[in-house]
Amino acid sequence: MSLKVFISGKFYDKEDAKISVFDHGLLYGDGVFEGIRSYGGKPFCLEEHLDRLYDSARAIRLQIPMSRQELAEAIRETVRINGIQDGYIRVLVTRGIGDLGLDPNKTANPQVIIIADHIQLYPEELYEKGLRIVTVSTVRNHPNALSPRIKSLNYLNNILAQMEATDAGAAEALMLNHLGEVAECSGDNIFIVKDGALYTPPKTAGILVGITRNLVMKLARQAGHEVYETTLVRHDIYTADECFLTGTAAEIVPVVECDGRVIGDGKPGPVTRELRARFERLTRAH
Ligand code: PXG
Repeated sequence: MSLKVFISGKFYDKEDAKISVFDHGLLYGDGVFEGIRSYGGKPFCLEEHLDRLYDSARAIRLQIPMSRQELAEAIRETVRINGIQDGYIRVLVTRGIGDLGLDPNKTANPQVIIIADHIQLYPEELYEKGLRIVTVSTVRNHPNALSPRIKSLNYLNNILAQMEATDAGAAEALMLNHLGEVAECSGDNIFIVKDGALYTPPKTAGILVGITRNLVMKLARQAGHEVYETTLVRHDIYTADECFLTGTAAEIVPVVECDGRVIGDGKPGPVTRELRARFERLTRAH
């Protein structure tokens, strides 16, 4: 059976799931999106993802043409109709069709697209051994230019960073903000562990405020760890006891090397492993 894609109220076979080349989502990256996991056939942290989607839309003055309840139901229906158990859901809202000018006032009919499919995880080995990251020269978008808190359809900043990491043979790119502070990786947030406490850059560092990040902070506190949202610089990463990344796709993935510096003893540490176990229990129970 062909994958069914939701576009603005109807389901289309994958081959027929198309939107106009005049949609400003394509012409300008004008739109917003979310990436959501489904575990056991149920969208995970759906309310948090909807909060962020509607906030992103508000920030770019895009009116999502469905109520929260309607959208939540459409997401659940897309998962159901495709028989997805453990999978990945992509929700996009585009500005809609306009003319060949920037002006969003000349667009009409924002499009809502929902794709539910399976996701390719990092190989299990990476979770066991940990990955290597490198600092890249592409600076994270200045928050006063395009706030990283908006999950917009324009991901070029992150893509350019990811290219540099790939060129360097690393799995992920560590991105600094305009002040040279640690911001995040191209598609994940970053944490370090030092003397049993967790540290992660604050919202004001210019990051996407990750839903996995927020959940991991909660799980860490439940496990009795102190958690600080505080400015980090590369030195903090190099000298950490442990380091890991969080994201919807990656979940929690250990980092064992940054810019040629071995982190801790070069193996995924006990706090990272403990949090991974707690996260897995939560998603299993979901
Ligand atoms: N930072 C950035 C820049 C992201 O894009 C995260 C952090 C983690 O946020 P969540 O809410 O997922 O914990 C993201 C989200 C992919 C892919 O294909 C990953 C993301 C977004 C889009 C695609 O790997 N990560």
